Amino acid sequence: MSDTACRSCGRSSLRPFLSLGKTPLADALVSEERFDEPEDVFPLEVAFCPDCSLVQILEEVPPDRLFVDNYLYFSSFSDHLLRHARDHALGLIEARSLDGDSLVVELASNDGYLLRNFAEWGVPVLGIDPAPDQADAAEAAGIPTLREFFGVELAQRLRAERGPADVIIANNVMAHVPDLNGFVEGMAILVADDGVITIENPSVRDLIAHCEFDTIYHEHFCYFSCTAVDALVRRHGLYLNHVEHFPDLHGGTLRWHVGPTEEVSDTVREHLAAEAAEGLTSFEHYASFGARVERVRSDLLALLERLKGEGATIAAYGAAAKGSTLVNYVGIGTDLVDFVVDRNVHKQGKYMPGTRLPIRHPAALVDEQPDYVLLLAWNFAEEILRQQDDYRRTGGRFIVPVPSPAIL
Ligand code: JHZ
Repeated sequence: MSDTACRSCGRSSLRPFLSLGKTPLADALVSEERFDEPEDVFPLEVAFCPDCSLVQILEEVPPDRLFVDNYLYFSSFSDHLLRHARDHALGLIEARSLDGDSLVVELASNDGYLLRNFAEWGVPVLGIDPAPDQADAAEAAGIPTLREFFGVELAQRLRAERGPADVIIANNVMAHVPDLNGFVEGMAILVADDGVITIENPSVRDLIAHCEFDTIYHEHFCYFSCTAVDALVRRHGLYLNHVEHFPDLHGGTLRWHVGPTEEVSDTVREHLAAEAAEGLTSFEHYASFGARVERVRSDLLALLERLKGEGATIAAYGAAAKGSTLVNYVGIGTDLVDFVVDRNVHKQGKYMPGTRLPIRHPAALVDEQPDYVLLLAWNFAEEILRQQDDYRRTGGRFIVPVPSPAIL
């Protein structure tokens, strides 16, 4: 048992079930000038709360270090994600009859990838994101953006200045806040009485089922189930009314529709029942996860070492945060993998934290024709494999690391 209090219910009975050792911050890519400087590493320990079922990490790195100083994640580099965002926006515009008098607020609006769909339809939007480069990109695309962290104080200020929000969207951000209750309370303050909050995050059920341990890193304080979200939002006078599951997004994403009025649909009852039946609400479900993760590590290392021993050359695809967890935990350095490619121009020319794998443009795969490519961004496998047709036609092979290492 740990002394740390649960980020949701506040009780101190957390039960750790996985340690990924000490790792550098996953998005803290290293510039050429800092190549020789040692970097900070932080423990990465994961625990389950038997009181409210929330899975969470024990370490708390200050958000400024995670999302302001070291943040190069831009949402717009995936076509799949852009399509998903557009469908989401158009669906809300229709379902909620949004128009020029509505207000849509997005928390962690990044480069405006989602809000621009509302703006195109003349629906007023406000983005909130403390990451400076992403906020600049959003503003350049015409999306007004507040460069702040969201919480109770900002919600009160916005409500006083702008009135209530008809729609609040929080995609891939609720896992990123250390003060989880302050974040949800802020949404409860800002949302209109007849408004809706939609929240997306990777699902802990998929994480455990498909051994997606690499999605655990310091930016992600929490790993949610419907059970944990239901308890969390009720504490703030909100209700989990509807659930959607997107199995192909980020390894399995849940979208929770939350509102100030209780209108619980069957989808919620079904998800809660399935989670209980599968055991997600008890520690035993998580107890063997560490051994499964360790197995991926040893199998992947053995595979890469064997290929290397046979004289093969190996590169990797995707300088993703999850890629950073994977290469650092497994111990994949330049002795095994020559370089990583990534479409995000802000990442090219830098190095992966810890292992110092250099990051290059994806064209390097065709230019250098490595025999194998370890797909670190496995969540975009379909999109990336399609793009890499030329590399594959000339004999290149991809390796996926999870749920168990396999050559495609
Ligand atoms: P990607 C992200 O995590 C960000 P990350 C964040 N931490 C979060 O919460 C989770 O998602 C859910 C590149 N790429 O998105 C772009 C190509 O090069 O899986 C990215 O650098 N070519 C907020 O960082 C990386 O791969 C492509 O065709 O683990 C993918 O990173 C595509 C599609 C992507 O996530």
